[in-house]
Amino acid sequence: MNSDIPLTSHFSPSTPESTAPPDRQRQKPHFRSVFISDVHLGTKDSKASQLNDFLKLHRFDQVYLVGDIFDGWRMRNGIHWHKSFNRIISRVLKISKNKVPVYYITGNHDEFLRKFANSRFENIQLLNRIDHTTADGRRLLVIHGDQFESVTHCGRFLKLIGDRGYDLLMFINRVINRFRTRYGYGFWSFSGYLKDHIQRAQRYIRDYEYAVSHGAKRQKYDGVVCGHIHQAAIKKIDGIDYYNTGDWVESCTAIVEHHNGEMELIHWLEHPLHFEMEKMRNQKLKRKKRKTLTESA
Ligand SMILES: [Mn+2]
Repeated sequence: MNSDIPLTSHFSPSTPESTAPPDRQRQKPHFRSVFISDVHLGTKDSKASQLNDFLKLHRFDQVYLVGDIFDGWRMRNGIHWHKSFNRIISRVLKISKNKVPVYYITGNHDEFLRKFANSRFENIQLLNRIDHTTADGRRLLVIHGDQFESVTHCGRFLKLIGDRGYDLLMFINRVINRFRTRYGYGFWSFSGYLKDHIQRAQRYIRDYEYAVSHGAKRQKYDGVVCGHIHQAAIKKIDGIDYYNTGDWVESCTAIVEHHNGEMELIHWLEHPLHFEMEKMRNQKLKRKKRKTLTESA
């Protein structure tokens, strides 16, 4: 009868009529580690509220922020600050207060932080790179990845379109999606479409993946976790485990490590918990609308 489905019901099908207060903290999906990058806080396109949902509905033993969390470049041309950005910051602080180590690895868009590397704020460590040992004993290099870009010579997609061109693309993307959501279609990524279809972009991605993997191989790692190109992936490249976290500007992806060391790519916009959250939000909105309608009647 009650349309307000508690989020915890998803995880405890065996105790549907439990009268005990739901221990949300215990029932949240729990991972050993999470890797997130390219949130670009300070820009219009940052999907901070989606990321906030994702962080709120999971539990982690350690958190790796793999660069470009803030976008210092764009902020120079005027800050776009949204309240959801504050929520991300307070959520990360809250996570770190719960004795969860947070590793903030700098990216090229937040390179203003690079000179403060190796400093520490309570449980948050600021670093330019770090080693991570998985539960199954593999040594991974965790790094944003732009450091390897000079190795790739051909087809720099993002440079090709240029920062201004990219802004225009994202603007077109927003306009299209405003109409799509108005008429009940899902979110559609214009630049995602382009990226998939421009051969040069594909070559750029392949070169980048290869350069990063070989960099890690030269330094005797078993694998690498990076971000930077906004193209999430889990693959094996010349014996190296390559993990790319993707981004929270369009695709809303993260890499998580299970307790046995298995790594998984999460597409948040296709996740059942995300749909549950959206459903609850829509119902809340409808109730609010109904309330204001009856009040004004
Ligand atoms: Mn980057």
